[in-house]
Amino acid sequence: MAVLFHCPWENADEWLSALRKAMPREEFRVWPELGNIVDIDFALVWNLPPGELRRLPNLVGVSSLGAGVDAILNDSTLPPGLPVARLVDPLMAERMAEYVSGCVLYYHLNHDAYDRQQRQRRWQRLECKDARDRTVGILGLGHLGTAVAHKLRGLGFRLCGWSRHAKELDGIECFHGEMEFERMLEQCEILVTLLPLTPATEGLLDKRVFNQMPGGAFLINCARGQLLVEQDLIAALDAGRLAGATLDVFNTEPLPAEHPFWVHPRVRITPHVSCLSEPTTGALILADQIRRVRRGGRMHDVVDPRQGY
Ligand code: OXD
Repeated sequence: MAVLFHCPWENADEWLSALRKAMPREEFRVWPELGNIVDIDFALVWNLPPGELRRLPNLVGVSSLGAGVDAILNDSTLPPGLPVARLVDPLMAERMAEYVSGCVLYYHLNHDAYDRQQRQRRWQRLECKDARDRTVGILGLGHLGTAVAHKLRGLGFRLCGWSRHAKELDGIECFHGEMEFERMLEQCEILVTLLPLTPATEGLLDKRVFNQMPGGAFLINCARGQLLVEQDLIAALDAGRLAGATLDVFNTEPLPAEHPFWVHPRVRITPHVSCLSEPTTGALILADQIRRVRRGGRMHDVVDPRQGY
């Protein structure tokens, strides 16, 4: 038995040595050197080229090396019924919660305006409301959304959240389903998106959404670039409908040098770092996953391919 490994990140070697440490007897086949493909029963991947999993006749499970599974599920040749798992690591949720808190505080404390003032050498104090009077909306109340909500609640913000299906979370006004989507948007002075990429969420963040948010609101997108209609965001920022956006994810990554986001005065960019997976803790979670499969047990954190998460 062997495990297919495909990791296009800078820290691929670190991942491989953490996995080898967590599973010293395991044989890892690093794509594209697959050896005899009949040996491979499990795959640990990020952005594996489509069609590769299909080639493995004895594959019984696949896990993402990150939180998202859209690249795996979007492979139209994925064998039907093959269990696909996300990597669910409390450390990643904590990193996401810190990232979002930093962005929310940046806008809440007027630091975007102070950055502009500094460039003009202008000394002017701006009014800042109390956190309890600032409403932050979270789209997506799964593992990551819940961690973000806990952190922001600790900072005292007024919170609302939206999920496809009804949820109840302490200290957060919860909305669900299409009918309640607009009611939630109307309140969001800062909107954080943590929804998975599915056919239902692709292009969700468009002018209709921006027009429903309070004037001068902010957007923080940590989900997927494909959720956003880029030209609608630029138009909303240029018109002053939205006051700023922090984007961690993009349609094309790395973001092409000629992309208008790089130079837009109201856009802040980070290179997909809001929820970096961590080899040392991730390898232990993945080792447990593989052990379960080898014992004939069920994998944890398996997604529903019909829902896409
Ligand atoms: C992701 C990740 O899914 O970084 O975006 O894990």
